[in-house]
Amino acid sequence: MIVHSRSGTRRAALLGSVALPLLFLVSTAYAADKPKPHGDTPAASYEPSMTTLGQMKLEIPGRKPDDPVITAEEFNTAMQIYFERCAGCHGVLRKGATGKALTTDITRKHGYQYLKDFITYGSPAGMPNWGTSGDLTEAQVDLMARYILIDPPQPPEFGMEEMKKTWKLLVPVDKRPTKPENDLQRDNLFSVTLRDSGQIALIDGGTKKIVKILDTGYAVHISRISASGRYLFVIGRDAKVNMIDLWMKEPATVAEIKVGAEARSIETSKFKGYEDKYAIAGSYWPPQYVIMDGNTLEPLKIKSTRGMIYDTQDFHPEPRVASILASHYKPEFIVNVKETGKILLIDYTDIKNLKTVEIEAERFLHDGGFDSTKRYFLVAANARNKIAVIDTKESKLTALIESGGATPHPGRGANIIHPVHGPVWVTSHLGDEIVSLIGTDPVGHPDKAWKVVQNLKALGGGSLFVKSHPKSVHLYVDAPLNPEAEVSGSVAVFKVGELGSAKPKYVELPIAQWAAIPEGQPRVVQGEYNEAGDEVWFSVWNAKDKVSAIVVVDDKTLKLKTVIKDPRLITPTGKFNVFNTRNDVY
Ligand code: DHE
Repeated sequence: MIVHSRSGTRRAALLGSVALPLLFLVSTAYAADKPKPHGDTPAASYEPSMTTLGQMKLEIPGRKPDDPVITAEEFNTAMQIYFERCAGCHGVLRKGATGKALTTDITRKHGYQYLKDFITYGSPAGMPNWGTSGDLTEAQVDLMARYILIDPPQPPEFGMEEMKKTWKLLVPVDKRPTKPENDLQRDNLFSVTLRDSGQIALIDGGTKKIVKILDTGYAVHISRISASGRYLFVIGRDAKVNMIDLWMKEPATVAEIKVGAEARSIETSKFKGYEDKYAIAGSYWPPQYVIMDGNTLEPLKIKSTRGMIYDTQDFHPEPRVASILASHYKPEFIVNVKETGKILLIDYTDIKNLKTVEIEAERFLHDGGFDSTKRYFLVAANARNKIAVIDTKESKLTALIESGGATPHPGRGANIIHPVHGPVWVTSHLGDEIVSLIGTDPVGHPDKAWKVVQNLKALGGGSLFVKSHPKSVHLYVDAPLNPEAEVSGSVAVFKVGELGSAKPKYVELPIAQWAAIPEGQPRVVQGEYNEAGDEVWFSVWNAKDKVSAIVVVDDKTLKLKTVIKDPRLITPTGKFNVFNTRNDVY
């Protein structure tokens, strides 16, 4: 265990890596600085990849007389590359998101040679140098330059008819148990994402044994638990939802559905009187969300998120649905729409006459969570370096705060009681080592509320998740996307009681080293507490063909408690403890 005040060399390593020398500069617009290889900055390597869309085969849209020559096979290859590597920034329809629009009125003005050079060398504004970095071959760069001179293909919509065709009620409600048929400590189960095997592992928090491995969607992403703790909902990037009944003798999928082509979020109704009644899933493509029956996944209401951007009031054709949470204050879902920067509070009491409060927040909303009272919801507009705060009781924007670092990425954040500033919510950042503490107590600490009251410095950039627990005196900060193996394999732990000092120190836990994995560069990601709040679990996320593990840390002593290894634990990433997830404890 190592104690640090901060790590200057690691920050330098992160910021200082530079692309191959630019031998010729192709445009004065990006001649001033050197571009960075894609993946050198953690934020760049974290752009969404539309892998499911990339597997589709689509027709070449109506050709124009001067379209560059491209065969059907080349077109589908280029489309796959585009969806996997470019659509995250430039949009599925190429109308622009964090990256510039690439519609043919723009690309044709620039012409083939300019585009080819731009793709090859990148730009300091953020375009990766796909060619010189070796990420794309010369032939692929040529193909992509030709591809973006052609009108973009439009992937299919996914309405009620398509959804219903994929809906399977595998075990009807009347055939399910009427009381729990197993003696599992259900509230201390962990649903662990096995990202690249398209599965989840249900692990018993007490025995640390795998109870069951269940098949789910492709590149499975997150799990959420129904308010009662009975049903586990899992969503894959291919937008497949699995609903698992934890009461069955052997937990199994009782219903499944595909809600689109690309998705990331799922949630269930939590307000008193509506427990387990509805589920909701949001998708990246098509841009929409669907409210489903919470016992069967029958799709009930689909709503498009296409519409105007909150500030410019220009139309956006594909605003993706990012995080979704269920309010504890009202019968409402909180839906974050990325590109239009709107937070929707969707009243689910009468879904035939759906009432929605639409809050203007900030563009590029991504992930977030509640403060300790569960009244306020804090969400990162990550590409804008801001945190939006919503009062779920008053249904309005409370504050929009500069996060104090580059690209905030809180997960659901962490809530701690600061010795000087009182209750604060915490986020770390993808782009640097800053950990921001935001005051959340407008009654007891009105001068601190909705301000960054302190910036800590942790291991380095590439952090994705922070974690604490009401019973803990610690705050954990990971850095899985940091390019340095030592950093991405460790977590920083701050003692909450010592945060009042001028330069709070952290302890570094070498989690990957504790896992004793012989090969690869396993990344340590996403701490999650057990139900009692006395253990923290970390995924040691290695390549698909290499050994991964879960490391359990004793929260009191910060010593290694257990390493869970099993050949079935392929690429473990997110972990969702049933009790903490259903009660929003973090
Ligand atoms: Fe996630 C949450 C989107 C890459 C692990 N991720 C989320 C949420 C969104 C999102 C919108 C919030 C869901 C909610 O609260 O309803 N994630 C995306 C992406 O678009 C992105 C950047 C790229 C992509 O193409 O998917 C992406 N995410 C990743 C990963 O590479 C991670 C590290 C590993 C993995 O399993 O894929 C990853 N994301 C997670 C986890 C959460 C998450 C573990 C839930 C954290 C929590 O504590 O709630």
